[in-house]
Amino acid sequence: MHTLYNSIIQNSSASSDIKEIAKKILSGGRITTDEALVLYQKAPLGLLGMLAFAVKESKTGKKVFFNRNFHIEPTNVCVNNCRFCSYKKPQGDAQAWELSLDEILHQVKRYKDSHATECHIVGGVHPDRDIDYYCNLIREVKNIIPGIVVKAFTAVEIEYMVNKAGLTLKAGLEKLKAAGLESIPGGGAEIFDEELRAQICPEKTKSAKWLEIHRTAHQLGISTNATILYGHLETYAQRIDHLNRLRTLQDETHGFSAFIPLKYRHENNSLSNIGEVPLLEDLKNYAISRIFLDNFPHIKAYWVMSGLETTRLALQYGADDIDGTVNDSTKIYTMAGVEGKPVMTVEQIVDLIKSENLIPVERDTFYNIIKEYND
Ligand code: V47
Ligand code: SF4
Repeated sequence: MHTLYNSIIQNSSASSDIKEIAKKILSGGRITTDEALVLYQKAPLGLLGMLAFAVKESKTGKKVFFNRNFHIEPTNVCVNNCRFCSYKKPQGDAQAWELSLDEILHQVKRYKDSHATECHIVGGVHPDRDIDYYCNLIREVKNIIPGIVVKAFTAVEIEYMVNKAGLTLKAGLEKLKAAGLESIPGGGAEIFDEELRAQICPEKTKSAKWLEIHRTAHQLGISTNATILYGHLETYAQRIDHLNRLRTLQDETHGFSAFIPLKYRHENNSLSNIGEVPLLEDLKNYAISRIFLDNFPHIKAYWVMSGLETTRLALQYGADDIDGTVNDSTKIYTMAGVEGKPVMTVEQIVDLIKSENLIPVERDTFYNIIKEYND
């Protein structure tokens, strides 16, 4: 396989430094931050796609993963004021919601017979909710749907509830784990560069703390994901710095399952005037993420955020997971301007993956295979 790839590189019009980096990638080598910058600045997109696909193939072959999931968003009231956020609304606003436990559980009951294997719970950082409330919520969800995996709370929500309870991070996470928390989503990472972070989300969990929360979760056997928010004010060097901090932590803990690039969507927030980056930038970013994060098992193209066409293309640029059915249960991206309802049937997901000549694989949260659709 690599003989073919190598001859494509040899015959490509790429510069000699790019060809050297490409050969290193194909022989399983790890690229440096400087090499990643060269790729961002001048590698042809077609070559990046080929390299990222080769890396993806060496990890998961032709498989592309998805799951059956739904989201619960308990509230969009939040103590923070991230400039890119279209979701947070002040208490009492017509678009604000603060669901009671009963209202949330009423929603959960709707998915009782949906065969969902994962309940994803994420919301704003509500000033009046505490860790006991959230532990109770996890237990009640599991009472209603026994066996479901609860993947819940970004590091930002966790920092707030643990501090409020006066617990150490380890004790707080242990308490959540004892209540049934098995996985933590990747949100809240945004961009780690301290200066830019202070501009776009000044009150949010600091970068070092975000990483510490994920490190502690990994040490307790809680798997987590990681994200980057890209396409706003960041430079390529800042994206690479972000990836590098994640790669370094993953070398230490091996606790991350998936990396999810999230493209900044510009409607209804205070950064709206900067617009959105074009599709080519999305594909480049998927590809370089796949190549650079050589120790991450999965790269997820979150279809709800990227839309179906970009998701389909992302599968040729290194992504091997497209998230799940979602069941029309999240509002983060519709409020930021993404069109269409966030729901796909299993059949639609399977067709989308097959249309790229790849093999759809239904997974659970931990990437255990539930069913391969390889007929
Ligand atoms: O941290 C907020 C992002 C994230 C906007 O782990 C925005 O499986 C784009 O992390 N444009 C939360 N993005 C969502 C998240 C996530 C989603 C799906 C799956 C998983 C997983 C994690 O949403 C936030 C922030 O980076 N976000 N506003 C916006 N205007
Ligand atoms: Fe709050 Fe999250 Fe929105 Fe930031 S992105 S304001 S933490 S809901």
